[in-house]
Amino acid sequence: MPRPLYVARPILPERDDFIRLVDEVWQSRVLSNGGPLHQRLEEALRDHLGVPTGLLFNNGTIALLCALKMFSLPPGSEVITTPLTFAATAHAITWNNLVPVFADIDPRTLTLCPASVEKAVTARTSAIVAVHVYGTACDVEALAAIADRHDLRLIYDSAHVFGSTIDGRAIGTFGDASVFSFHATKLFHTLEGGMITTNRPEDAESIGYLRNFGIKNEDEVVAVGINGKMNEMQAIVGLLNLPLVAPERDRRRRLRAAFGDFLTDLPGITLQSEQPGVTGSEQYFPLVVDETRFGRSRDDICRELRDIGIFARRYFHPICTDFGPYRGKPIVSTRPHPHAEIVKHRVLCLPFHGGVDDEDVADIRRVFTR
Ligand code: T4K
Repeated sequence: MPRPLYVARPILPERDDFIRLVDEVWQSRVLSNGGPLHQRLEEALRDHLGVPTGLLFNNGTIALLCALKMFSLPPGSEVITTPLTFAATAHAITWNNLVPVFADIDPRTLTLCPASVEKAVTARTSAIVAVHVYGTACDVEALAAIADRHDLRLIYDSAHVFGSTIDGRAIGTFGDASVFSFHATKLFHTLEGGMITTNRPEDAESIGYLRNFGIKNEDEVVAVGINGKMNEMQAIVGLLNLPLVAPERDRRRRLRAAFGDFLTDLPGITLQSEQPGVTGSEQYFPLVVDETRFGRSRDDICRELRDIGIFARRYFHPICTDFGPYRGKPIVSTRPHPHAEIVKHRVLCLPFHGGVDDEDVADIRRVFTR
């Protein structure tokens, strides 16, 4: 593929198909507020994701804000989350006047470590926000047990797990709510967009109020809602992209195998291991570089790739506890030194999308095996 080669490349529908649906919008002049294309996409996604409740949002961050708002958590109460995530996860907690408390990650999966979560629980804890980071599923059973034991709400940031299942069950049905991102960099996207899913049909009404200013009808406003509405242009892209997801995922599966061919046995390189019973989303391809065993650091590799026009990304470095607003906050861990502090210097996401061709793979292979 022509360089530069980026970590992500959005799928795009045929331009003519897009224009055809844009013409429908020009005819109707319905541009937003739950138009017909929005309704069609919402239904199609509920079906595709296998969720009883699924409401579209204008982006994943607003969806996260609203998912937290749903539960009227006590202001100032603590919400346990992972430091190894995109800024939006922690910021959504803070924007709700809640206090993020960071717990360590499991070295094997890089998702929240349940034992560290348990250790972080205090009398002030009201919820857990766990992230299925890179597409790896959290330990949903252990987290549910902790949430039950301490009467906490459990919300999943599912931005990276579009279409995943755990033992045949849709990933968006775990916990009290799940939040997807449909940003341009995601496997399935609507330019910008997101969705809250839950396993309870009765949640649709309250999520709908949060998304649309709390408006019930022309005479009544019943909640402090926000403007989280997706517009018809986003919905067009979503409707046309949905059938493109399966072939794109297949291309990424083949790419994962091609990367695995030369990375699996390299000393000092660790890949995400397959999770029995979990169908992967194929969102990211992270690897962990142990400099002492590999001989070069993650940053060396990143630089060498950049020198040939390949822009791998150090997601998620810096981690949340390095950001100004959270600097100095501890990472609660059952280990002497939090694993998140170690892995942030070692993790690298390779370009992972259908545009990465054999020549790119060969170039990446040369950088790793020279
Ligand atoms: N929770 C988690 C765990 C998340 O990862 C995210 C978002 C959220 C919540 C919040 O969801 P949203 O509110 O975003 O729906 C990107 C994305 O902006 C962000 O959505 C994503 N996570 C995060 C992991 O990655 P950047 O700053 O890395 O994006 P950027 O612009 O550097 O894009 C990466 C590469 O993708 C570019 O080098 C080129 C390519 N690209 C990007 C865009 C935007 C394209 O080819 N076309 C494009 O339009 O944050």
